[in-house]
Amino acid sequence: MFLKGIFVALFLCALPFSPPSPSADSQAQTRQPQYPSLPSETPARLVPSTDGFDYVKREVMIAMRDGVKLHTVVIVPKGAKGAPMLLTRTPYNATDLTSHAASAHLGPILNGYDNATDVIVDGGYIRVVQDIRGKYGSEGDYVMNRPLHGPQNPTPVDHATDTYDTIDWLVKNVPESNGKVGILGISYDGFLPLMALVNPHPALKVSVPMNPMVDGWRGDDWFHNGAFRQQMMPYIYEQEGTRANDGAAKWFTSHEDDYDMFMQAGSAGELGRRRGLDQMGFWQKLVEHADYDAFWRDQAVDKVLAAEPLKVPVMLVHSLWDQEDIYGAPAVYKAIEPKDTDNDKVFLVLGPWYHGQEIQDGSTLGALKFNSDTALYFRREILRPFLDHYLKDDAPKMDVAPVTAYETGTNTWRRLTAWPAGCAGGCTIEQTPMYLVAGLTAAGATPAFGRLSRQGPGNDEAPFDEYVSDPAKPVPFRPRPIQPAGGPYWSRWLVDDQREASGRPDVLAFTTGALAVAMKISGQPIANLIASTSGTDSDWVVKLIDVYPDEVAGQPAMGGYQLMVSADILRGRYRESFEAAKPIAANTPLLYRFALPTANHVFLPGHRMMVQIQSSWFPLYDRNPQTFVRNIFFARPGDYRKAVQRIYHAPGKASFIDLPLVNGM
Ligand code: PG9
Repeated sequence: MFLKGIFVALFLCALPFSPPSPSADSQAQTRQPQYPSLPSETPARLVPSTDGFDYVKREVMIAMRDGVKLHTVVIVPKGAKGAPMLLTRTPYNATDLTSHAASAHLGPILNGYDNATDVIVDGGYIRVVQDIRGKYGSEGDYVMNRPLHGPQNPTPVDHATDTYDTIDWLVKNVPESNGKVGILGISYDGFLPLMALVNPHPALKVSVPMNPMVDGWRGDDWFHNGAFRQQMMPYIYEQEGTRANDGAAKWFTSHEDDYDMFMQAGSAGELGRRRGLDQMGFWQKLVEHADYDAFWRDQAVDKVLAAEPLKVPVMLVHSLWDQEDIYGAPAVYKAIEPKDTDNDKVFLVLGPWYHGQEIQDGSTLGALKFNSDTALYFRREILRPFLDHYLKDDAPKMDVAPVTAYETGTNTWRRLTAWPAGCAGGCTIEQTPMYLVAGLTAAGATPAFGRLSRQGPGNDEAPFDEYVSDPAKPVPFRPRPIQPAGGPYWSRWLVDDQREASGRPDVLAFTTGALAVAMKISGQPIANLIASTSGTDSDWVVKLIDVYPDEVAGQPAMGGYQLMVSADILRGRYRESFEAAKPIAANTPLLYRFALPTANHVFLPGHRMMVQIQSSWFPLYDRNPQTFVRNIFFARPGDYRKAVQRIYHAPGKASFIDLPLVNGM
């Protein structure tokens, strides 16, 4: 029958075929001619072949305690027996993360997210990746960084309970496993291993939060000390627009330069309104909670974990140039380390990386060269033995230090017993003020830079430096045109050369002379500005910078390079309290004191130390109108006004940076 059909069809195709012409006097009833059909060649139900695969992939829907089912991909190496399981929970599509290649081999399918195949695949781990509640293949409702059950989440389910229920199912339904589970992940996926530490399942033997989002208001993804990171707006739009980020919610482009896009809109709230962000629940919460109120405080993971018993060993992995979550890991370490009385449960790794670079190539970062693949070293010499020790039945002894800190400047890994520590023993850390002092010049000339000195200001020097901060021309946080967050250069902006900024009239710079001896800092520098503004609100950006010698043999591009070692912003309305915004008394010298991110850096001999100060960091951060308005998200064009900013350096009004200086190296 089948073949005959073919001949009939071919025969009809061969005739000089002309369609019947309609007769003049009758409405030709054009009937659709009945041609024979060919059977479809697509199988009714495709059964993929997995011949020759070195793994078995199972996709299961695991029921949580409230009945919601979470899509979970379980990948078991062929022949695995008594293998440990490594779990990652993610809002970023478990299917994608486990199919980076259509391969018969486990390494290539994981080698995008899990570049740590030298750990996971070589280690013979069972790999489990799960869509979190409300995203992609999982059921349920999505809430950004879903808070734990409590004042911000009255439901009985959260990421702690979902992780518990998932692990409970895994240890009962994956016969190839040894019943031990580790959880790890980066960023949002790093926030989730922290959630797992609350009422942990007994089978959870280790947690590795890498670059975790911990406090979205103090210093991670959404705000830094109250200044809003408006370049995260596209992320919110697309992350919350649809369950499967299937492109239906696409943040369209309108400008090559984000600087122009955000300037044209005026305020972040106005841009959100124009782009339909008001539809997203998390955006509504953001704009409603511009202060550090209970909404944020209740969710601060470091504070949550400080109140929890320490039951599961944790390795916190931090990037010293983390452009997204530079606050999280050190904050959690500070919160839970005191519970680790035997110093064998809380581990910290500080790498010379951007956000998540620990699973990429760690040989360079922007213009910086580390003369070895620091990320590969971390995966092979630190992560692998750490995971094996807690998850494998016959694991070799682990020789991982409580703290492994990369010393930037000298490009050296240091094994330490705690953090902060300047060395393994025999040295101390002393908070050392470096004063901002008036520049030295010939009579009448204006100094290019002020001085940074251990010596405080004298009576016979200029009592302050000043600049005009103009919201119509905010300081770009990097060279323009500026790409959106997540764009090609996003990962390295923290190591951009800052010399362009140092030459701007609305940026103050203070610098030491060339150092005769090395100066090492280990910990958080603290900015202590005595400053005034002619406005009634203001942002203060402080940048601690390593200035390279005028010429660097072998690396000419590094000649005079101004490398940010630690930098952050404070929205001045929170000068007295993060919880309540207050107008600033105009033209009044006031103290602004705030911590800068963790550093572990050696300023080498011949280098100079510099501090830059400015009042905008745009468009990454929204502009401060510099006149006090209740909610900056909704500032009106007329609210944005120039202001005269003064940084004081006079006896009794001495501005300084308190450095965690290591003595006795
Ligand atoms: N830093 C990103 C993020 C974390 C948590 C909330 C929102 C965004 C990330 O890389 O996942």
